[in-house]
Amino acid sequence: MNEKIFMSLFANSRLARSYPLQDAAPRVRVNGDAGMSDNFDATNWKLQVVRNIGDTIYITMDEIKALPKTDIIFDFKCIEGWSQVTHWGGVTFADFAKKYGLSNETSKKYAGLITPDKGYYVGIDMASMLHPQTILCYEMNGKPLPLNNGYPLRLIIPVKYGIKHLKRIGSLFFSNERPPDYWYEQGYDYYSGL
Ligand SMILES: Nc1nc2c(c(=O)[nH]1)N[C@H]1C(S)=C(S)[C@@H](COP(=O)(O)O)O[C@H]1N2
Ligand SMILES: [Mo]
Repeated sequence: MNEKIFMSLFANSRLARSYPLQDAAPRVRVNGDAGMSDNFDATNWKLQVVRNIGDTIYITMDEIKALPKTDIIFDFKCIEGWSQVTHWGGVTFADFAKKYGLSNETSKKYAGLITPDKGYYVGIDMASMLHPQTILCYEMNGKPLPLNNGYPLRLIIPVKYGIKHLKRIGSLFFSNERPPDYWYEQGYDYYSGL
């Protein structure tokens, strides 16, 4: 039922409210460190995009930063009951997908994102993934992401609760079936939309 309602109501034109720069919190909360193991090697990090089984492309941070940058200031909401207006920057997933020719991939129903150590993972319906405010994010308050907030790259997806904003993306894949989702497995709503 929830899925049906969500799919029928969701449209890319519905934007999350954005805020003026001065409303952005200078000190951003850190919440959740699943999948953020200490032995992470940030220097050799590359984003893995699994286009198909046996067909993975590896994308460097410099290549990601060369894409058009989008900033978003919005009210970040955690399912635990707090929220905070915060400022993020990166490339929209829609721009990224266009640049890397991922049209077959984005015609699938879901994207899956996983941390490098596979300790945290989320599944996102493609409409939300392609939403104009959804970004592969590498900046917070105009500076590189702090390690605890997801350096080098995280998901920012203002149409969803915090649980879906995976920090430290290792790999990305596409599927017509729901990808595994860390908090769904703990009984939370799969979509966690706002
Ligand atoms: N890798 C990873 N990403 C994660 C989490 C986590 O435990 N591990 N927690 C999520 C939750 S519940 C929230 S509210 C946000 C918090 O983001 P922040 O730490 O940058 O404030 O990260 C999300 N992304
Ligand atoms: Mo959260």
